[in-house]
Amino acid sequence: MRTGPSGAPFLLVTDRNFDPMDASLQQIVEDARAAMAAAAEPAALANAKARFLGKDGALTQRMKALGKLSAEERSVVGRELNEVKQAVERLVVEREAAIEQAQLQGRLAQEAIDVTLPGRGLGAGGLHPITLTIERIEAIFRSIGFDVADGPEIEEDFYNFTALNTPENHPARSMHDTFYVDARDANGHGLLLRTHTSPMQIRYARMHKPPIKVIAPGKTYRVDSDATHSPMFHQFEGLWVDEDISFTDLKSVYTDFLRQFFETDELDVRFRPSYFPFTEPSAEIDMRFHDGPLAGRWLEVSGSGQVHPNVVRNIGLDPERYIGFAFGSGVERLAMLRYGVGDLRLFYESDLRFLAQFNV
Ligand code: 2NL
Repeated sequence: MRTGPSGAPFLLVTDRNFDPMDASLQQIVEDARAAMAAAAEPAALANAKARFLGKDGALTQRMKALGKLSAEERSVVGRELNEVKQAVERLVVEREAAIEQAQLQGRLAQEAIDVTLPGRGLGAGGLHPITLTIERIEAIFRSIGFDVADGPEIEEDFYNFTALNTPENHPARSMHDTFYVDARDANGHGLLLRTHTSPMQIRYARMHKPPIKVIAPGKTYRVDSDATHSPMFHQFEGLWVDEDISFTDLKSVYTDFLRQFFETDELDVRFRPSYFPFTEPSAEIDMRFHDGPLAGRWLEVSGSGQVHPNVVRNIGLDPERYIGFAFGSGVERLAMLRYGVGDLRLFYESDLRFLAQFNV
């Protein structure tokens, strides 16, 4: 290759009949073709482009050298140089498009999903046996004309104890049984985790006129934990207050409930004297199946009683005029009896082998 004074290649045309395309120009196009082909990504392509068309590029050098030629030579060589320049520019543009296309294809291949594969499927999920049991209890009591009330699990001392005729020194108030909350509400009332759902019944009874006929199901909390006690458990309480409600109504309502719940009329119910601060007289409700694995055994299923006159007063009614009954039952206990579950803790271990059996 011929070189100029600086050593850089340049075109020297002396022959009037020179080859229409100088061999070194052909070479530049071939070099450019090879350089573009070797550029695999945009940055490499930009470098390759600069090598030919940049400020110090091979073609730019030749353009600068044009000034040294005669006018006649300049027009011929200039045209050739322009053709070469356009050829190199076309190579750059083509390569640019090819790289872009290759990158797009690569990304499409990488992100390809096989839409013909079988789906992985979603687990269907289902309701917890305790939730199912509460829903069942609610449906039965609604069918007997009871409303369903829902309320706070963090309660005021007043609703959980005071309104329920539970004296200041009653054992149920001791730290041993109750989870106290280390905070007070906006009115400065001491707070605790409700130990039964009775506070919700008090709230409901104070907001409604008799006849008051309501059940309050939900979570309750006590400091207790073994095979038959969980610090969190579920209760449903019932309350029926009117001018002429008696133990007869309690017995028929609860017996009706049990027969619907266990789907059999083949069971007996009995009352056994007991004590609760919020009822007087008070009774445990026992039941006995005629058939099945538990046949003949009396099973304690609920506490109950006639609402204490002080409690009637605390819900804003005159105990001389209004009377009622209340009961409180454990949801887990009834669920265990209905489903034949032997250990209360199974309900809280989140073991799908256990839980899945209730959603078939
Ligand atoms: C138990 C005892 C019982 C009640 C709960 C009650 C509610 C109001 C007024 C009066 Cl608003 N009583 N609830 C009455 C008797 C017993 O439950 O140990 N249940 C598992």
